[in-house]
Amino acid sequence: MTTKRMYAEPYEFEFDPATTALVVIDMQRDFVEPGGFGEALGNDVTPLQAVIAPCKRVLEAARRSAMMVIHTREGHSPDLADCPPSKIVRGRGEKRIGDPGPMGRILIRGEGGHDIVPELYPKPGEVVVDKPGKGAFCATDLDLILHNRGIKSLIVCGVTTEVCVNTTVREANDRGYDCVVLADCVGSYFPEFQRVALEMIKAQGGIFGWVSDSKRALEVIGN
Ligand code: TIU
Repeated sequence: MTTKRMYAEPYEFEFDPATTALVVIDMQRDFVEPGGFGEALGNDVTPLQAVIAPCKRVLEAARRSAMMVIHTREGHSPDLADCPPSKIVRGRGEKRIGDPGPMGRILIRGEGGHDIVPELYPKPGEVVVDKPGKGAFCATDLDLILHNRGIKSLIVCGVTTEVCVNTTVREANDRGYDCVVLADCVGSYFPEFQRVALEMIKAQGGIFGWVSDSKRALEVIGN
């Protein structure tokens, strides 16, 4: 066992790379590019694009060090059978889940907008978890996949900080995983939510996780 220590808040994050996975949450065109689900909800997607470059640096370091890499995608089957009706009507935007958009049907599996941005596209051998909800553990095999590989710690990137990242980290924490969220590798449409969502994680002595950043992570991943 090799113990690494990443500078983090509220205190150092200790992990063994052999039992750690990098989890890249929902870096899908539907959230990051114009014309997708994020914009359909009334958001300006440009703040999320800043996350791509630091995520890519961490992803490449994880690949070089042979760390387990998991990508998640939020979305639904074409018949919407796995989409709660309440989720479809929520938002009251002009465009809803399943409606046609410039990148195909919004948030539907197999459509262009549902897929991961080219810069962070999964390599063969990396796990892609399709999830119908905000949390990556809800109605997916993620816990089983992590258990089968003996994973105990998660390094978390992706979007959005206060929605799918926060929900997933809370779910992971309750299942016994130690999670560190990399602040510049997670993004929100709302600067205030970005700040507060990170504060929530590390408050109270790390109530459900740690917060660090890509620079600190790169100092220890693969070195
Ligand atoms: N709307 C919003 O902030 N996020 C989502 O709907 N999904 C994810 O965070 N992936």
